Amino acid sequence: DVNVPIHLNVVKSNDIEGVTKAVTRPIQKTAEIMHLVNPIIENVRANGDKALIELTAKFDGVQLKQPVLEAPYADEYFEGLTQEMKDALDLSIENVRKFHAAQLQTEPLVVETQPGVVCSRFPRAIERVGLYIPGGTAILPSTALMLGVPAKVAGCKEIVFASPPRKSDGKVSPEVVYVASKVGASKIVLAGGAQAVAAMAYGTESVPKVDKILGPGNQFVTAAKMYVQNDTQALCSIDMPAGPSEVLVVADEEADEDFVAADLLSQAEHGVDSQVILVGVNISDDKVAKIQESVHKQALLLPRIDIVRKCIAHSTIILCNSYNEAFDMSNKYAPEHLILQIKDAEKYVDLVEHAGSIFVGAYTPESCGDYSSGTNHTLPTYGYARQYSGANTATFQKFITSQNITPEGLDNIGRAVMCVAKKEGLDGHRNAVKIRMSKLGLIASNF
Ligand code: HSO
Ligand code: ZN
Repeated sequence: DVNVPIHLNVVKSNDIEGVTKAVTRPIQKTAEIMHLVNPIIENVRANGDKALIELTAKFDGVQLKQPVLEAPYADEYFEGLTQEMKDALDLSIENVRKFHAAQLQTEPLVVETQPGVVCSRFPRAIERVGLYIPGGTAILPSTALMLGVPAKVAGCKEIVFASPPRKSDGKVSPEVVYVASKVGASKIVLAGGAQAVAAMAYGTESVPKVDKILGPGNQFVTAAKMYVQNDTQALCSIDMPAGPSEVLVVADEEADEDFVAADLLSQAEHGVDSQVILVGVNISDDKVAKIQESVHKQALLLPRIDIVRKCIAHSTIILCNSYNEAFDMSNKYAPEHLILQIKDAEKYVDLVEHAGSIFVGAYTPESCGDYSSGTNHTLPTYGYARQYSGANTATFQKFITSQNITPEGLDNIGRAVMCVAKKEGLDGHRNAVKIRMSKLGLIASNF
């Protein structure tokens, strides 16, 4: 109904109950979902491709002959891809590549901690990665590029995509296939949900087993990722726990109400459970009214109005009295995306302790980071910005340390090693040093 206002709730920052409600994330029912996910994982482990085909028929309504597409992808899979779309994806891929290539550590880190004791650290790409590209209410070729590009930059040898096939023709979107071919993904698994995760974690006849699985997904995908991460039989890591996407916008009286409203809505349209918070710094009642009006007006024009309406219904404007109070609030919430539409916005970045990614100033909408500027859009949600970084080049690498010790170095640290080893009751450890030092004549053989 066009007449029912699409407005956020409004609370003052001293309304503890109101603020708590606004910043409390929805409870994740991972344990309950595990009961549904376990048999799916077991089925895929036991029956491989056959299970994948069966589960894709059941959950996605697509009857496949082969659950995997292999590179080079045939022309028919690119059908419908326009030149304009290719150009847009190319521009985005190139910016993401530039930013992630700059993160590559090329020289090993070498430190001589004491004379003759040289310690170093260098990266190696994670060999095989599985990238989950959600289907669902929106297809997200952007997620394919946000994960595929850094994987390629890091030098992963095998990149596998997984994405549920479309009901209409049993294919994945040509945009996803285009990105797959651009980043050198060897295979696209035509499956979604827990079954896709299980196939990549354990491998099937046609799906290669991978070492790490990344990418956002629904609760089934998240639960399956958590499961395989904890199963030593899978020997597979994951990027991070995922919750619904979220934004916190800090705005002051100077902010353009239409920009603020547009940013809130761009988050709201992701899903009914998206988290949308506006923190106003000394904003007048008039400004609040203008923002609400703009939200309503712009929302009515969005194709995903039904999702937006439900999301905005549980979204809140928190009214603060100072910038410090606003940033305290934001740091407590630790938003996935933090948008600053305030005077001298860049001056305030130093106050940010916890956020996945920051969008600074009036002309920096989150949308640019979602697609094309160069930063990654795979970011920590649910408050995990306190301890996780968003996807980056190092996400696709692990680091090996190395050391090289000379007789002089052994002379410098050997006694300390022997002393602590003795305390730990580990004489074998002590001996490995002692035997060398005594042959070198650095200690008496009865030391
Ligand atoms: N904002 C989403 C990413 C996305 N937006 C993909 C549009 N497409 C989560 O960071
Ligand atoms: Zn987005």
